[in-house]
This record gives sequence, structure tokens and C-alpha cells, in this order.
Amino acid sequence: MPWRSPADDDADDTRMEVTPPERAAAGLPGVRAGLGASLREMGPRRTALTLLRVNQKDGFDCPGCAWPEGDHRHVAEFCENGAKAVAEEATTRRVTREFFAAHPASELAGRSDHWLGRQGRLTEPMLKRAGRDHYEPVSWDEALGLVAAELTALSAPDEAVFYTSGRTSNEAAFLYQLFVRAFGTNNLPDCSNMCHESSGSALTETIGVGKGSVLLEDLHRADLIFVVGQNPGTNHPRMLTALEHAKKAGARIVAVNPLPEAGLIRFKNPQKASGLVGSGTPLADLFLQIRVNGDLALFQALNRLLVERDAVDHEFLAACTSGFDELAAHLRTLDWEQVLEATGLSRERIDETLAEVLRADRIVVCWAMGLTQHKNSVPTIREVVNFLLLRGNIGRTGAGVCPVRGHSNVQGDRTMGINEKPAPAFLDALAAEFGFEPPREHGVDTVEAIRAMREGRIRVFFGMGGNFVRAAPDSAVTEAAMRACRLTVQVSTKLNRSHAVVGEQALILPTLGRTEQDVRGSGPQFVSVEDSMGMVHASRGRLRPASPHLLSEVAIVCRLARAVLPGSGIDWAALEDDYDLIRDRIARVVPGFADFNARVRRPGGFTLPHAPRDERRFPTASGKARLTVNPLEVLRVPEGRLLLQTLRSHDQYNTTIYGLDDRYRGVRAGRRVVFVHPADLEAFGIADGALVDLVGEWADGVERRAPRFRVIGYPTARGCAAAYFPETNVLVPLDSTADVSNTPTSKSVIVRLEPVG
Ligand SMILES: Nc1nc2c(c(=O)[nH]1)N[C@H]1C(S)=C(S)[C@@H](COP(=O)(O)OP(=O)(O)OC[C@H]3O[C@@H](n4cnc5c(=O)[nH]c(N)nc54)[C@H](O)[C@@H]3O)O[C@H]1N2
Ligand SMILES: Nc1nc2c(c(=O)[nH]1)N[C@H]1C(S)=C(S)[C@@H](COP(=O)(O)OP(=O)(O)OC[C@H]3O[C@@H](n4cnc5c(=O)[nH]c(N)nc54)[C@H](O)[C@@H]3O)O[C@H]1N2
Ligand SMILES: [Mo]
Repeated sequence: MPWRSPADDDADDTRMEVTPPERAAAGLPGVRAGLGASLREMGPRRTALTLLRVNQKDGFDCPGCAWPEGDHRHVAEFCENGAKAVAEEATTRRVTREFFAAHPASELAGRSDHWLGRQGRLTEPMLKRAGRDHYEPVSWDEALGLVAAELTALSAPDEAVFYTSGRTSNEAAFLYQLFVRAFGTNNLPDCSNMCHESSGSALTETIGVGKGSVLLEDLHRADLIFVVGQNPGTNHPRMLTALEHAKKAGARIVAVNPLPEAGLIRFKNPQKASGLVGSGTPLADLFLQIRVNGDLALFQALNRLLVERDAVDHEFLAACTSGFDELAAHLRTLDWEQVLEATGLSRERIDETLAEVLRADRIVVCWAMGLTQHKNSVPTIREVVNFLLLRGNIGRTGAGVCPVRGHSNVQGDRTMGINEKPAPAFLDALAAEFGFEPPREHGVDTVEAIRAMREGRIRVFFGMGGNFVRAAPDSAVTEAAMRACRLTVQVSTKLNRSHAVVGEQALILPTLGRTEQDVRGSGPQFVSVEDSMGMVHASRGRLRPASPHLLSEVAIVCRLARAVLPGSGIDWAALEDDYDLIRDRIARVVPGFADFNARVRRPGGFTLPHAPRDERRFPTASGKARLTVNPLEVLRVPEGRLLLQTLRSHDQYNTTIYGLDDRYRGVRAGRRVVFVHPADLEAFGIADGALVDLVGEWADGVERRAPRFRVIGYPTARGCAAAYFPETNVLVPLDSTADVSNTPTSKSVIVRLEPVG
């Protein structure tokens, strides 16, 4: 019997409705949906208090995505999905000790993600003791004492792992990695390992900085913007405003996606009266409906044509890059048959794209998970860098690389040292500032952590936010790995499956969210975050905390550190009381943060330095940007199989399911759907609307099955399918990861559809 998530049986999809997909994003339905969610969760007063403070210069940073704010803020600088993210956190519903008395962990493990999230905010520390099925209330001292006892009882610090999700503030992240390294390990995996790790790897290798090289002004001033493997209408709605702005200034937009996502086609700006009612701005000038995993071939073909026509920036290439001759030689061997097979595009479409490129002096390429979660993601992103470098599009106004980050502070967490493979210079600075020798060996990333837990090499799991068992691949394997731990600890705002699928002993440590006031010994505190474009700014919550028993993430780390490392010589109590003291330490350790406390208090904050962007300087080993040779292999799918990508609906934030609709794609009241091209359905003899099991096929021969999905005939690229994460994570093999970055291949899973009899 293959493994299936008991939670999936709880999903009520019997009322599902399917209509044709929408052609435009946002506008009035978006505003209505966002406000509806807020009013339902928080009532009118809290709605006004929170939504008007989102992303304002004196307000809090939206806990939704990492898109930057820009200088001219609207009174309502949020979007429908930002409003849902805020409502999810600022809800008035509560999970109390009575709730846990009524619902044992084994019962919670049978509940859907949607049900768990709807129960409300966690209110006090809870402990599930070994051999028990119920959580019971516990004091903070006892809870942290237990963690300390388990950590100190380990035979080596590497037997513990410390995960981070990307909402943690800079201040909390800095102290967390400090504590973990003072404890003695670099086991600091984070959600990045499953997200933009491929971007970081490829950019560090090629341009010397693992972050995007554009600011919002660059997008506004670009001639041509590629939006590749990204669904901004749902996941970064405020990006549509920037694209609209660019279009008005004359930019052209090329969308590269297997799906005709609503936001890429047309956008109705809800912040403008005309956008609320009109038909909106057509965004994409060219839509390349690429096959899943075809992007390396596409960019390689464009690069081949640029070199063939000698349409490259020789002066820039000679002065600032290395590797041109090798790249040119490799591109000359490109096989057009392979390009057309991999991309599913015609030669004419590629030539049309080239014409756009040749007309443009300034090009930006934006991307997200459609590029990062494949076996060849790092080569693909390197090829995007080649594409930009060939025409001098890095380190120039209106041009550059733009990996669009997910979690609101995932980029900042890395800057603060949440990294299982820390740079030696960072460790040196930490050692000099705090007077201890941090461990130098690399720690485990997310995939390696799961292996180590499964094999009993890691005994304690500590999660700073997130929902590890649901976000990670190969659900059956990951859940077994968590259950094999001696202690699992989750610092969380909301209930999720990682509180139900746990180790022998389990702790829930409830924490403050972004929207809430954080008052410590020295008075009200604020924290800071870094957005997708390297802007650092303050975030101040306004709401009364969901419960008087919550502690901030900073306070939890400081108290834990005091319990685990009584003789560390670091004054954790002082840092807990006054976050300015944390920022003073950050300023001395992390480059770009000099005078942090003063600069973060300026309205709008400050921008971190980025050598390629600011000075066209490339801090690689050779001091030059590297053009790279990336062999092209076509991912061939056996006869009768499909290449499945696992993606987000419009009504979810990662593993948090706000509702069961995916408005833009025309799905209502259900999530167990799989989108397939009608011609593929016909070839398989499967009817639109039929029920199927999705069965994964992977080299290890283990059967991975996601049962009972409704098939929807949908205009996706031929040979491809799409279904939602996290219900499909069971299909993503733990050992199927991207080369170099080790990111699970969540966007290329080979499956067959098995009709349910
Ligand atoms: N409302 C909301 N906002 C979010 C999130 C959320 O869940 N909800 N999550 C946040 C996080 S952590 C992240 S990382 C981002 C994710 O933001 P996205 O990357 O936009 O998220 P996905 O839904 O995974 O969408 C992937 C897109 O890539 C396309 N795609 C898939 N495979 C390929 C391919 O091989 N080639 C190309 N060219 N395209 C492909 C898909 O059709 C889809 O449009 O959003 C962040 N913002
Ligand atoms: N198949 C498949 N798998 C994927 C992906 C995919 O596209 N396909 N995407 C991957 C990506 S891009 C990512 S980023 C990961 C996401 O992985 P995670 O970041 O681990 O997951 P989230 O669902 O964002 O975590 C939600 C939980 O975070 C907690 N939380 C929310 N706010 C806060 C806070 O302020 N502080 C604390 N301490 N906790 C908080 C709440 O308890 C909530 O239940 O999933 C990855 N997994
Ligand atoms: Mo992400």
C-alpha cells in the first residue's frame, strides 16, 4: 500500500466548480476578495488598523511576498494576497489549551492544511511528552529548559538541526545563527534551499553576488522585461504595478510560461479608479508558451543567434567578462532540433523574441520558481546571465537580473548568516566580534537534513517558522524522518501539520507576528527586513499581540541561548531587551550595515551595496563576470507520461491554504485538480473531469501516488501538467534535486495519470 497523507482525505472537494480561466488579474474582484478575507478574520476595526499600515514607511512590512515598496506609496500599498496574508496572521480566532485537550496530535494529523490554518493563532507554549498523544500547556521556562536539556545531551552539536522559514526578521535571524554557531553547528537549512537556492548558486558563480542586480527604477526604465517562470498576478501582485509603469514608459514584455497566467496577459490596477472597472493594461507583448524545463534551450538559442549575428557588446565583454570564446564555440554546436523539442516553440517564435531583444538597449530578466526547481536550474540561470552579459545588460540602468524572492525576509535571513554553507569571511567577522571560534565545516541543507533525520544522525529538529513536513519533498519520507527525531520544536504563529507529525517529544512555541506590537524591557521595539531588491527597512507592528503569553522570536532565541550556553560570554539578556544592541552587533559583522541603527530609522530605509549593479565590478575569483558553457540535455518524458509542475493556487501562501478557490484559473471549491492539455487527454483517452491518481515515476522504483485528482482540460503546454503544492509533494522524490543547489525538482516530476475505477 503506497503512503498517502491522511490529511488529504479530509479535503472536501465534492462541491468543486470549474470554469474557463480568466484573462486579467486584480481589479475589483481582487479588492473584494482581499477585503472579504480581512473582514471575515479580523472584523472592521482591525481591518482598518492593519491594512492601512501595510508597507507604509512607519508601518509593518507585509508578511506576504518580498516585492519592494518604492518611493511613492499609495495609502493602500498592499494587494489582495497581501491582505489575505495579513488577515491570516491578524485573525481573531485562537488555538487554546482547551483546543489541544480536545484534539490529540494523531487527530490533527488527519486534518487538512486548510482546516488546521483556520483554527487561529497559537496562544501559549505546548508540550507533547514522549508516549502521549495530547499536547499540554507548559511554561516558557520549562519548555526552553527541555530544549536545552535535549541539546546538551547530544553527543555532538551536529545531531541537531535548526531550520528557518523566510519571515524571520533580520534581528531574530542574526541572533539565531549566532546561537546555533556558538552551540557548535552550521546545520542551518532554510526555505531558500527549496526556493531560490539555484538563483543564489548561479549568480554567485557568474557575477560574484548571489542577489538580483536591479532596483525598482531599473524595471521602470527597462526597454524589455522578460518574466520567466513566475506568476506575479498571484504571488507578487504589486509587481504588476511596476510592469504597468514600465509599459507606460514604453517597455515591452515577454512572458515565458507553460501556462497563460492571468496577470501576465492583462492587469487591472486596483489602486487606480480606471483599473477598478476598465479592461486593464495588456501586459505581455509576447507570450512564449514554453514546455516545462525548456528555458535553458530557449536562452541558449537566443544566445546562439546573438553571437551568430555578432549582436554582442564587445567592449563590455572584453573589459568585464571571461569565457566568451568557449561560450561562442559551444553555442555553434547548438542543435536546433533539440531546441524546438525542449521548448515546444517554433523557430518563428524564437526569431520574434530575438527581434525584441535586438531592439532593446536595456533588458531585465525576472524569474521565480519556474526556473529554480528543476535538475538543470543552475545551468538555466547561468544561461540567463550569459544572455544578459552578451549585450552588457548587467551593471547598467534599466537592465539586470531580477530573481523575485518569495518570503518577505528570505533574502535578509541569508544576509544575516542563515546559511548552512557560510562564507569564511562571515565566520571570521563573527569570531572577531563575539570572541568564539564558530564551526567551519558545512552543515546540512534541507534535503540532507531529512536524510540525516531518517538515518538517526539528527535527533533534534528546531524550526524557526515554516511548515517543514509540508513544504519539504517526498512527504512520506519527510514525515517518517520527523517522527524519528527525539525532539521536534516549532516556533510558530499558526497551527500546521508540522505540529501534528512530530518526534517522540514535541514543543510548540508561539510567537509574535509582523503585525503585532513587540514591547521589551527597554520599550517598544521594531525589527527590519530586506526586500527582493536589497532594500533594508524597519517594520513595526501595531496590533495587540494575539495572546499575552507570546514571545518575540528574538526573545525566544535569547532565552534559549541563556539556557543552553550559560557561559557564552554574550549578554543575551541585554540583546533581548533592546534590539538596537542587536543592530549594533550586526553593523560590525555584516558588510553594508554600517550605522545600521541610524539608517534603518530613515523613512524608507536604505539600499545594500551590490558591486555589479553599483560599479560594474564583479567580485568573482577572477574579478570578471563569468560566461559559462552549459551542456543542453532535453528532459525526455516516456510515452504516455507527463511532466508535472507543482505550483501555487491564488488562495494559498505556500502551505497555508486561505481558501479552496483559484479564481484566475477558474477553479472553485477544490484543490485536488490536475491541469492537462486537452489534446494530451484525448491521446490518453481520459475525459475532462475524470478522477485520476497521479503516480510518480522515478529511478528508485518506489511508487509515489497522490490519489484522486480531478482532471481539468487546460491550455498548458503540450506534454505538461500542473497541480498544487503541497498536496503533490508526496510525488517529489527526495533524491531528485537540482545540480549544484540541491533544490528539490518540484517543477519537473514525471507522472502518469491512472484513472480511478
Ligand atoms: N499569494 C502568495 N504569494 C506568494 C506565495 C504564495 O504561496 N502565495 N509564495 C511566496 C514564495 S515563498 C515564493 S518562492 C513565490 C513563488 O512565486 P512563483 O514562482 O510565481 O510561484 P509558483 O506558483 O510556484 O509559480 C511558478 C510559475 O512558473 C511557471 N513554470 C513552471 N515550470 C516552468 C518552466 O519550466 N519554465 C517556465 N518558464 N515557467 C514554468 C508556472 O506555470 C507558474 O506560473 O511567491 C511568494 N509569494
Ligand atoms: N512541491 C513544492 N514544494 C515546495 C514549493 C513548490 O513550489 N512546490 N515551494 C517551496 C518554497 S519556494 C518555499 S519558500 C517553501 C516554504 O516553506 P516554509 O517557509 O517552511 O512554509 P510556509 O508554508 O511558508 O510556512 C507557514 C508557517 O509559518 C508559520 N509562520 C508564519 N509567520 C510566521 C512568523 O512571523 N514567525 C514564525 N516563527 N512563524 C511564522 C506559521 O505557523 C505557518 O503555518 O516550500 C517549498 N516547497
Ligand atoms: Mo519560496
